[in-house]
Order: sequence, then C-alpha cells, then structure tokens
Amino acid sequence: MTIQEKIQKLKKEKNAIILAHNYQLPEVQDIADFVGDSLELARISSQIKEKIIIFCGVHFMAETASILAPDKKILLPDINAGCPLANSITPEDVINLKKEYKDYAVVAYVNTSAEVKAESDYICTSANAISVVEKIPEEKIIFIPDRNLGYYVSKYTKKEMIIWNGFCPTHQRILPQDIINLKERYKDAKIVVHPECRREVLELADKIASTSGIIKFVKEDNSKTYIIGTEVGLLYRLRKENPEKEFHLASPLAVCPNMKKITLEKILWSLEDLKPEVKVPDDIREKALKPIERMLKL
Ligand code: CIZ
Repeated sequence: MTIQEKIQKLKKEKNAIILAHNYQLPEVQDIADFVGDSLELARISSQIKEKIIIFCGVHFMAETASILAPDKKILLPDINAGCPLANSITPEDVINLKKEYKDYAVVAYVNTSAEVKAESDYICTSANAISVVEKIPEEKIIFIPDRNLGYYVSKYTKKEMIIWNGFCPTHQRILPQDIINLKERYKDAKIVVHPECRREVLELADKIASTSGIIKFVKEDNSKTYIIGTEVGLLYRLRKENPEKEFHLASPLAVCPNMKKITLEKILWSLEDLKPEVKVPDDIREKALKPIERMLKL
C-alpha cells in the first residue's frame, strides 16, 4: 500500500477527516478532504459529523478549530508547527496595552494564540480585517499583532489605530525588488499580494487579498499571468484550479518552514496514535470564543 492508501484506510476506520490550510505541501493538500484558510477550516470543523480532525496547518489554526468545535478531537500532526507572528505577542502584552490605552478596543488578527484571543475584543482575518475595523462601534483601536495588515487596514479607515510591531517572517522575505524584477519579465502580469507583505510591496500591488481572496480574485479576473506575493503553498492550489493561467511566486524565499512541518508520514502517525492533540482549556475557550463570535456576527 502507498502511504496515501494507508492514510485513507485508517481515516475511514477511525472516522476522521483531514483539513489542510492553503499553505500546506501539495501532497498534503491532495490528501485533504477540505483545503482553505484558517477561518474556513475552523468553521468546517464545527459543522462536520466526524469526531476526529487531522488539522494540517499551524498551532493557532488548530486552536481556533478547538475553540469553535470543542467536542472534536483536533490533531496537529506536528505539535511544533508554530507561528512566529502569533508568538510575537503574549496575553500579558495585551493586558498592558489595555492598561495604557484604556478606551481602545483590541482587534486581534486570527494569527494569535487562544490566550491572546481571550484578552481581545474582536478577532479578524486577513479577509475581513477592514470590514471588522470599520463596522465595530469603537473609534480607537489597538490592532495586533501584524504591523503590515494593520498598515493596510489603516489606509481604509479614519479610526485611530495603535498597531503592534509583529510580522510574518515568510512574507517579510518578499522584497519590492523581487516584484519589480518579475514585472519587467512578465509585463502583462497582475501583481497580487497578501496583506502580511511589507508595506513597500503592498504599494506595488494591483490586488491585496487574503488566501481565499486571492483564489476568488484569480478565478474571476481575466488576466493570464500573475505575480503572487504570498506563501508558495497557495500557488499549488492556484495552478490546479486555473490550469490555463500562469503564476509566478514573488520570491523563492516565500516558504513557511512551519507549514512544511506537516508531512504525509506525520499525518499517518497522527492517525495511528490519535495524537498530538490541541485542546484549548475551557476557561480560555469561553473567553476566546466571545471575540470570534463578535466577528462572525459582523
Ligand atoms: O487566515 C488564514 O488562513 C491566514 C493566516 C491567512 C490567509 O490569508 O488565509
């Protein structure tokens, strides 16, 4: 049996489901039942009948699934698949910010730990960050933890924003010169980038969007060639779903080492042993659920 066949067999026997983030390795995306962004996957986790979820992504994503689907066993095939952006802020940092800026609302990007979400007022994703900031009643905002997404949002709102100085090292490696060089080679290409990219890169873009937003944009747009400024995993899905189009990764360095920790072997072991599990403790879960629900209502 191939490893894929072993995984499929065990998945059926254990009544499990495999969810994979858009940044996962091609072979992991291929074996998954659903591929999507973190919120899409967390929502699916709470809607499916299977009790065991092999969550192929990074730790905060598995936590978000655990918050929305507490009755499910969420397995993260490599427990060390973390997120430096999420790790750039602690719950104590948020408590201190709230003490310093008393009448501000905390809007936290989904790339945060469950404990940080529990100290926040609203959650947002890269797909809805502008709309969340615009729709909430508060006029003064502490935006955590991504400075580039914060800068992007601040361009679209008149609200006052204090922005935490965190960033995603993978998106940070995409440089404006990378985009300029590719654009010289592919003159007709549209430049489509993720809002976690540095602001000099955002300023060169024809379109700024989340992973799900990039997928939708490319599907509906009539260009043939694209320069894509985000993690390499998304290009696999873009090429698969748009075989007639051409995609160029903005930088060969846009590879997230944490996303790539999830392999077929680890998925198989995870199914065999039913571990490692990610379970958000009840007290944190109850607090973290509130800002997520506020976002979902908006
Ligand atoms: O929410 C996600 O999955 C992240 C972190 C990025 C995106 O744009 O999908």
